Formats: sequence, C-alpha cells, structure tokens
Amino acid sequence: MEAIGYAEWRHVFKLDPDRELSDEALDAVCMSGTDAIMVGGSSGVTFDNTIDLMSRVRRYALPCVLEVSSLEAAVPGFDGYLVPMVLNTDKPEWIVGNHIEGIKEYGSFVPWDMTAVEGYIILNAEATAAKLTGAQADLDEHEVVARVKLADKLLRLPIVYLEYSGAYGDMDLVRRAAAAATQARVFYGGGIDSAAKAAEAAKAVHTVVVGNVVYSDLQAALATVPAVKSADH
Ligand code: 1GP
Repeated sequence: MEAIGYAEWRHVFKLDPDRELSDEALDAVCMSGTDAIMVGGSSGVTFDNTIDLMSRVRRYALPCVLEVSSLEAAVPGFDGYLVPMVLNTDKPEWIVGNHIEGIKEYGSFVPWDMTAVEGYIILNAEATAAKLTGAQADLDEHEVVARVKLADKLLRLPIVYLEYSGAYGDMDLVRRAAAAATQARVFYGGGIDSAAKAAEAAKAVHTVVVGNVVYSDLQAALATVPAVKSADH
C-alpha cells in the first residue's frame, strides 16, 4: 500500500466529482505544487462523475487517488484507493460492513497493493459525512486520543484522518491527537481557507487536505500549497 505514496504527501487537494470545476481552475489546482489529488465526496458521487473527474486529472503528472465511499463509484484506473473506516460511529456498516460487501462483490478486482485504509475520526457534527455515518462528533481529547491509538497501535492502520469537513478544527485537540500516533500517517481536513490556517494545520499533522475552498476561493486554495510546504512538522 506504500505504493500509493501517501507517506510523502504534505498537501492534498480533495476534489468532489459532484461539483463543477472549470478546466482553468483544475489546471491551476493540478499545477499548484500539491502532492496529490484525492477524489471523493459524501453525496452525489457516481461512477460517471468519478470517471469524468479522474480522466481530467489524469492529464497531469501527479498522483490521483480515489477515496472510496460508495461501491457504485469504485472506478478502476486510479493511482490508489483510500478506504475510510469510521472509528467514531456505532453503525457497523461504516466500520466494516460496507467493506465486507465490497470485497464480496469486487474483491478479485481490488488492487490491494494500491489500497489503504484510513481510520476516520469525524469531528464536525454538521458535516455530511458525520450525518451519513452517524458519527459521534462531540468527542473530548481523551476519546479522540483513544481512537487514534486504536487505529495506530492496535489496528496498525496506515492512515489516521482527523476529519472536520466544512469547519476548521480545534488545532490544540488536533495537535495532541496527532501526537498520539507513532506509525500512522496523520491527515487533517476541514475548513482550511487561508494560508495561515493551512500552515497551522501543517505544523500539527503530516498531511493537510484542502477541499471546499477550491470551489469558493481558488486563489486562497492555491495559497495553501506553499504555506503547507514551508511549514515545519
Ligand atoms: C473533506 O477533509 C476534507 O473531506 C477537506 O475539508 O472541504 O472543509 O476543506 P474541507
């Protein structure tokens, strides 16, 4: 699964197949110096809009990975596949259930050496992903750190994803949660809409994921790349 290359990523743009992005904007995003494009979204993601976005990103020489959140949109041809496993829900389908169904249906097609699990901890209750998965987002530090350790030390997951999608997180909490991981790569995503926020998040975690601002303020999105790249971690 290291074949995906995520261990080297500092900055990632997450693009939503269900949202419009002009060719000019996509060009700026792909030429920005970001380390990878992650394709994914919590709603409206279909086989057709996923394959369409993949083919547009494919023209650029940077890794393009799919975050697999629905079986219908599991499109072949990506450079890698990241599969969320939600660690703060009681709904088994989002922990292992959908995964088992996927393996039963498509297991023989899965490129396992290019597939990795993300231990997802969803911390913004208003996020579509939180509502969809029934995530218990109001966790205190003790609860978050316990889940980071579950992912990192017990399950030995390669990636822990602190997900605040749509809202900028509590960076003190993120910093302390990230520090609890010793082998996993820690991703942070949520509400980064400026270079300053990007730099702050980059100091706290290994990999910073920037999504929504691409669609609302492209210049601010592009400014997050050098901010992350020049931040120490
Ligand atoms: C969403 O973590 C990503 O899954 C990024 O969040 O869209 O809020 O930037 P934003």
